[in-house]
Amino acid sequence: GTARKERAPMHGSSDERTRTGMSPESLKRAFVDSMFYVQARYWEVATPHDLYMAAAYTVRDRMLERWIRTAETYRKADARTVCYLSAEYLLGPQLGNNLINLGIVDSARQGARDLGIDLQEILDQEPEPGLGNGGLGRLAACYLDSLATLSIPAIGYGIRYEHGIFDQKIVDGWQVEDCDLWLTNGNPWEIPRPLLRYPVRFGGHTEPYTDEHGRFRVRWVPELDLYGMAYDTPVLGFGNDNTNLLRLWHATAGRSFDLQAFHKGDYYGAVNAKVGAENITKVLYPNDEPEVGKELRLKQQYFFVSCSLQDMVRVHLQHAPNLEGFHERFAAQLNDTHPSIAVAELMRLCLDEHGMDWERAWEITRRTFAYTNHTLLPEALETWPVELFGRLLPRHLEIIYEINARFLDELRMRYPFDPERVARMSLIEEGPVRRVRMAHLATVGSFAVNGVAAIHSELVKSTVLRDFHELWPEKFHNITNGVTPRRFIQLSNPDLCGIITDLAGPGWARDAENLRTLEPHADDAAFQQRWQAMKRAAKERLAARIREATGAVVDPQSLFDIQVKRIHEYKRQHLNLLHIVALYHRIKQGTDSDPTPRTFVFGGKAAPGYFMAKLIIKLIHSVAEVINRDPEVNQRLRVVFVPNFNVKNAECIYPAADLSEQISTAGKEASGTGNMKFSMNGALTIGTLDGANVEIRDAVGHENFFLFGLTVAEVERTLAEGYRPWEYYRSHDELREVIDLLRSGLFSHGDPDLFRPLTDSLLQHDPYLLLADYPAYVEAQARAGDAFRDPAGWTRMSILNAARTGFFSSDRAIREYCRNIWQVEPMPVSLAAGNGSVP
Ligand code: CJB
Repeated sequence: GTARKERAPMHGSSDERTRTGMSPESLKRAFVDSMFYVQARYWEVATPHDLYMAAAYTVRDRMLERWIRTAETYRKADARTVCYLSAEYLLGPQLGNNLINLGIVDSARQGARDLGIDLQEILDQEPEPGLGNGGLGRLAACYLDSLATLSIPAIGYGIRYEHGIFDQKIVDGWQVEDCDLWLTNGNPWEIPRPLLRYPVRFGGHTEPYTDEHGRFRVRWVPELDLYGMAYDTPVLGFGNDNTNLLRLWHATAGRSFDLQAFHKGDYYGAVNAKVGAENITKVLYPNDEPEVGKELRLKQQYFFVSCSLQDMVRVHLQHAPNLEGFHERFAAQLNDTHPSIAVAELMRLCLDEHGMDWERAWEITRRTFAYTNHTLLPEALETWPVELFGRLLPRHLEIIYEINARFLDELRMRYPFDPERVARMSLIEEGPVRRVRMAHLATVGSFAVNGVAAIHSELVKSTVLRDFHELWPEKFHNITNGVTPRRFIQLSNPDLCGIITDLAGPGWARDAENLRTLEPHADDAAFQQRWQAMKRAAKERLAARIREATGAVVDPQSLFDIQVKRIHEYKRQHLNLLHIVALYHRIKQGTDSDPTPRTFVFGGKAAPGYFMAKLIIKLIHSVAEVINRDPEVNQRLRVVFVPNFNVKNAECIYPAADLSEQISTAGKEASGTGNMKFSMNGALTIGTLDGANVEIRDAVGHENFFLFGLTVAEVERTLAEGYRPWEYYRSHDELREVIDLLRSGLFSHGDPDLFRPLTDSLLQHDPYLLLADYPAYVEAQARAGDAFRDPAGWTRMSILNAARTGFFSSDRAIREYCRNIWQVEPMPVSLAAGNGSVP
């Protein structure tokens, strides 16, 4: 109360600033202090992990004033806030990024050096928070960085998985999954908030009753209750003082464990239920899995959404007497359909917990949410069996039925003679197993829907959400994805950062359009030399990493041709392999016409249950084994697989690429974001007209991009006309020889059956049209190989790629979300202006 406010000690005073100073001297003193007071270690026995922890706490202390001041500023201004709801945040290591965003990299390096420590060794200690599968989770992390950098009041809400994405080990060329243990040695970046907990309920039944005003109401009598507890991580902006909040929820057992068992006096049953409750945030689900036993996944989704909405309601009620105006305080972005149960949960909170009537609740709900679609793949569009839904969330199923009943009534009025359309648009898919269509729920319950690249957004409108687009054309947007230049240039590629800073000044990383200052130097010989040295150094670093991880030796002079991303048939790592085997075959036959030495680098995880993807990993290793040990070939070709592709490895890989493989079947990759990271680091792309490749090619210039392959329209036509891959096999000699080699046992120690599932799939169905695209791909690869033999020409193209990809900064993407979707304004925080009270 007031007494506390009056007695509040001054904060942000010179004392405080001395304690958390940024000079090498201050950092050093704080580091030594943390070693003593936090790690409780003396110098001689400190492990590398102790050094990392002490460094992390030193840096964290320097983030807190900004963080607290930011919370205070937003709260006092009663600022409209973005809530990003995402089941995944693939953050990657925090220490290096936080040093950059605080602007103290040099200070820290100096301080460490004074103590006889190499900063890099400390950075290498950090286990990465891999709380995401791939592109979607990494996008969420880039967006948090940009939101803070653009001074946008924002909270990231998600799940604190105890085990993130699995560790990939390779045993005899096969992927083996190992448990991720990122939390075992402690996480210095998070602040547990044991008192910030919300109850979350599951199961049971609902019952009608009449409230004190004589109104009909529904009460949910759940079977199980548990709590979600907040763990907060600060997210620094770059070049400003704003520091936003990432709030991840951890599940703990509720007050009475299992209500039923407890009431029945079944103590041990209740204890078991407690264990079950805590399982909810145990582990991240790898995606691309067949849908079985996913009950826990729906529980995870509801769990984090419910905690997040209850948290938003709490904040809202600090400023307002009721939920009126909730949608003016918050814009909540649904990162894919994973959090789309939020639509039903906010309805429930408004109706059941806050006594609002249906119309008002619906108005508030659909003005709160916006939905981003990230995929058109039918198998990735989430639906939940009605039976499962009703068992876990009986009240929500009722609400969804009611939303649907009202929606279908509207549709029937609008399309009285089109019952098929009405059935197509229903939130419920009819069939032997009735299912809830989460994308429809998200679309109906949101004020905006967007795709993640221009071509993808058009396809959303013309395919999966076509009927909805016809009904509400103004609801649909495109916001092409972006990536943060802080992590993917400044942190990953210090030499490139130096080059840009010399030309554009230190502010470039806040405005990536400044990369254009590189453009006039594209033909300058001295500049080209510096550029080549930068690339060369990055390739040497990657070569060293590869040697360490796999034992393989690669030549940094060769063309580094890299494909890193999740392993999936639609991404066509096996098309890349067909080309590699063709090159091998040509060398063995003496018909080779592409003498450019190449190193092919692969990396990526396969979903544990995705057999074909795992077989592709085995095939990469098998081809690598044969090629790398054949002296007739291995001076010209090398193939390596970097195990455990994650953010940390990625930072070392993107800067080292000459050629970036973006070769998905047109229409399948919603956007891609690796494509952007490669380009920004001066790689040329070999790619199809898919996802953001289309816009990258337009941005960098068609002459600086190796295009090949069928367009979306051609893919559709080819399939519609009855695609027969066998005919390509028959009529294309080299293609036939390549596939026959795969079936010969050459790459499988004489076992002709090992890769049969892959070759059979290609010859019989080839749903991703590898054979149709093969000739064009091989031809584009030949162009790339030729171009690489002209260093000046290649370097020019490389420079132009980096210079022209500023558009793909996540800052641009977030500006578009702010303006076109969220209607939110920046709220800069100033440390100097803080009034000094401790909250
Ligand atoms: N994406 O990573 C995922 N997981 C999904 O479940 C669905 C889509 C990816 O999202 C990225 C960010 O928008 C896209 O760049 C990528 O094309 C898409 O596959």
